[in-house]
Amino acid sequence: MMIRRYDYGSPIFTHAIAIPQPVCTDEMPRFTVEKNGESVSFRVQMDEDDQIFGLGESVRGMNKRGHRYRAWCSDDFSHTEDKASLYASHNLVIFSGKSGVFGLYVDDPGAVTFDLGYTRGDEAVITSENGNCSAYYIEADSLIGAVKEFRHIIGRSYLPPKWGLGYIQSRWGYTTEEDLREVAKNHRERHIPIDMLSMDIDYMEDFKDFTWDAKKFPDLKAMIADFKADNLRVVPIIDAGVKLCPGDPTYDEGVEKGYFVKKEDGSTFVGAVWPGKAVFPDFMRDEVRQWFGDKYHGMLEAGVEAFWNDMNEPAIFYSEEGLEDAYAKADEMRGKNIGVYDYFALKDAFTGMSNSMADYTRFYHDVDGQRIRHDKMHNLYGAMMTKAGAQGMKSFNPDKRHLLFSRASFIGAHRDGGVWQGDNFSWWSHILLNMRELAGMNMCGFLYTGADLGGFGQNTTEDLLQRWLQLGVFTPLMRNHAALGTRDQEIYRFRNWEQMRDTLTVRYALIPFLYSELVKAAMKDDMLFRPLAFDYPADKRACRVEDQIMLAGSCMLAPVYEQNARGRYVYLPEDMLMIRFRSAEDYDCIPMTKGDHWIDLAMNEFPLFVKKGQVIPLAKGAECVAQVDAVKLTLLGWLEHGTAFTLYDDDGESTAIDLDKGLTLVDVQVKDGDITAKAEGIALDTSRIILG
Ligand code: MIG
Repeated sequence: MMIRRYDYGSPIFTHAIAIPQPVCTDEMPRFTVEKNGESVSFRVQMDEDDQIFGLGESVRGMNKRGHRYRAWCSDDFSHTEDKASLYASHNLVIFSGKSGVFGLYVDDPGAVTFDLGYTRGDEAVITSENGNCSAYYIEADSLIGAVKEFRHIIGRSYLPPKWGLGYIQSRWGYTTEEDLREVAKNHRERHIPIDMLSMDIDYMEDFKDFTWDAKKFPDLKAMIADFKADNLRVVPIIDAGVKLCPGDPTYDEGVEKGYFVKKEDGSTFVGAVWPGKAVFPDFMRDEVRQWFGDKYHGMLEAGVEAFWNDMNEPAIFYSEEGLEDAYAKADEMRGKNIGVYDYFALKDAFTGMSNSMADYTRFYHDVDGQRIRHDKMHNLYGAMMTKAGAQGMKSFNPDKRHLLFSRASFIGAHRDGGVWQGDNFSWWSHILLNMRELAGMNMCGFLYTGADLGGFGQNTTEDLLQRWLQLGVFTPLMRNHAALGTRDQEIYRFRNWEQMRDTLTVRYALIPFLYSELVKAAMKDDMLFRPLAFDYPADKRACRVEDQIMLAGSCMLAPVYEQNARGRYVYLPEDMLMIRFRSAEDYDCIPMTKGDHWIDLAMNEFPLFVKKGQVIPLAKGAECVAQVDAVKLTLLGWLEHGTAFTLYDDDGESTAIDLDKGLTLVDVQVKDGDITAKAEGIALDTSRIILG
């Protein structure tokens, strides 16, 4: 077990590493290091069956081999297989195979490419394009060992308050207080469990950060208090771009203090996002983060307790310069008989205007008195916005955990907040992508994560939403979200809403278990979701499974992700108990032996597999997290002998987390066909445990 750090060029400080490592001067093991102009590459040969894990939020399988990825935080709503970049840059790869387990983390906030068997199937080449980086070589006995080592040096993962595990109903398009009340009412009246409602950009006054439209929300404070009395919280969005708007305090103060990013000539960079012309806080600076974070206090004072940070790659629709260039191109073409190449150039002048490299090289950051061009540290912008928000929320309420999740991220931000997986589509394949990303993100420390259930872009369907919720039951961040203009996607809009409500009861019944496992994973630098390869390295079949995932140490998930399916094949790497859920109260427990199985799953049924010899606790369903009864639990499992596990619980919100103090031992004894179970302060029902 070891981690060794090697520096190249002049590395930029990224905040990713929490426990600084000494710099090594010997040669890096295994990788051939090549300098090429500015860039530095790390090359390694792979055996035919070697696998590669990591890269957090990214397309394709959990085994990343066979594609070329590029760390470059991108506002790209089309998460198709050809994409090299999504919103995040999680520069960790772990190799596993013939010559053991080893990994590389490239701490570089600029572009890094991961050619993982793309150019040559038997070779991986990882390239820091600017050549300024700290590269961490990792060696371990096992995949999970490598992850734990890495996670140890990047520091403890963010933990949300317990109510952060509640269901969030969201939509781009809830505009007024009436809209939110209506959604809340429709859930509560039908007893559909819910804890939060998000507020998307429409709540703001003219898309100005830290404002709310007084016409739409005449008394925000009163609305929040009403919701709170009903165990509901709102989650307003904050965008990275600040509207260019003299008279708006955020804009005025930022200009006065020189807090927005500037161009080479010292003038403020102007780009367009939702509010039209906008300026961008230089989040790389301490004092700017402090200032921006303090801006969250206004809404916190009104009673808000949660936020989501968006557009922080940063997304830039266009800049004044980009727009001028496009107009110039159009003028040049006007009246001409344009051939096909000119036509492409004309079109590209407009379609290529968004999130362009031209814009990302137009402005600079101030880093400890040094001026660094944005593209050299692009991938850090969102992470530093998250840091700002987290600081602001913590300083407002130092004793309570904050709820915050972001779109863009870099490793390091896993200490400050969660991440949602961005603008997916209402596609069946995105259920699978959602599941696979959980594994990669957990490797990189992001535990509070999930995807837009039902799909963000395009119209969902009742069956897609239903199957997707069945996966969402297990993701710490559980949010149904949809884009403006798409079909209504709230559960109650659908014919089969009662079945979906029943699905949510399972989520709430599992909260004592999920919360316990989430806290344990964070405190022990562990993963909540692991590819099967991590748990069954000697089982060649298990190592290649891409549509099942391990949950906590004891369980396995196998979601349905195909349209019209009424079941699926599952590979069991060992004997397991299948719990086939319909609701928190209605489920089958079926012992199944190691091997391949077809399992029937009606539209309202979904499975959770529990390893033989282990038990998990299930509470009764509840309509909000506060009402989950964690001291009356039913144990589910398939046992031959006695077993024991620990369950963590606490007040759900204080920042001081003492794992040992919060653990309760649940001891299950089996004797002559009788089961007895004991846990201090918890009433246990063992009637559903299966012996044999
Ligand atoms: O350009 O705020 O990913 O969740 O609904 C779109 C509107 C901006 C992108 C986010 C999405 C959100 C949307 N935002």
